[in-house]
Amino acid sequence: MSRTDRFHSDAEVQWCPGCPNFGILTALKKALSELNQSPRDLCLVSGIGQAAKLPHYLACNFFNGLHGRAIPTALGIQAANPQLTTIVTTGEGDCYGEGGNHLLHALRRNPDLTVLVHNNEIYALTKGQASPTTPVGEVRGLHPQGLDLTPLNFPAIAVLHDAALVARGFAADPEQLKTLLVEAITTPGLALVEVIQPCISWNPHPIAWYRERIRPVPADHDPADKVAALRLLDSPEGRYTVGLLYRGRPRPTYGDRFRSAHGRHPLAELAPPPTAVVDQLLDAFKRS
Ligand SMILES: Cc1ncc(C[n+]2csc(CCOP(=O)(O)OP(=O)(O)O)c2C)c(N)n1
Ligand code: SF4
Repeated sequence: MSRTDRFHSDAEVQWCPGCPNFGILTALKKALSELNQSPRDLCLVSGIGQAAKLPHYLACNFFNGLHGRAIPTALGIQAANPQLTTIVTTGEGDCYGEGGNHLLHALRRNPDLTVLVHNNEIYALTKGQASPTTPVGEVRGLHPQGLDLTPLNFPAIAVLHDAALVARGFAADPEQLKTLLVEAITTPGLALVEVIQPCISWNPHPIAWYRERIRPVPADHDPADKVAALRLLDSPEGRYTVGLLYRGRPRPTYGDRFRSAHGRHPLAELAPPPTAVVDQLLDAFKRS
């Protein structure tokens, strides 16, 4: 069995043939294999959407929850068992729209999570409505005259709030994405990896349109330079700039702070309570 095969899942893939989401799945499998990650110690967490289906297609622990709620679930999983590599796989609708508030507050808490956002500038699962990253003027399902809302720039917000790492990849370049994911997964704290993922069924722009606009991070860009990262992300070409954008200064993770402040051990390190105690609790619960 090759190292990528150990993540093989027999689930039938529900994505459209040729969807760039396949490139993201390949890149993630390759990154996990390069890190010699065991499926047993990996947990993927997602909400709802095409992107959020990714955990179904990889053999490991996973939690597929409510739309927009992947981050608080992942935060709980990480706090209970910090030995797990916990990765959120989500769409920009799931993560920046419905779940935007959770991402904002996760940036404050700095949990040890990798947040992998498939950004297709559209709500694909629900058939083509505008999303929080749809550019002004673009036509989408419910906006035939063109969208008149300003897109959200979460990578810039993440830089401003000192995320441990902020990077962007392109789904049609799985090799570069794999390298960024290896960096993100091995960085303690919250790492945001946004992926430009054209939706070939609902987005009006084909993959080639995106490929023409993809720009590498300038060779002289210093990821430790916060102002340079913000300037880059706030520029017209910043929307499709790919590479390592920012590396925040090291700061304690949510788990580190919680354990040192309260002297508590994560749930996974505690001995299980005697069966009699659990039975008593269950009886009390049934009677209540
Ligand atoms: C609470 C709630 N609100 C709305 C929906 C409908 N809904 C499901 S997926 C989705 C958007 C998905 O967009 P995105 O996260 O970008 O993923 P994509 O399908 O584009 O990969 C929406 C609005 C829902 N399932 N639950
Ligand atoms: S609808 Fe779009 S994002 Fe969803 S599987 Fe098809 S091409 Fe991919």
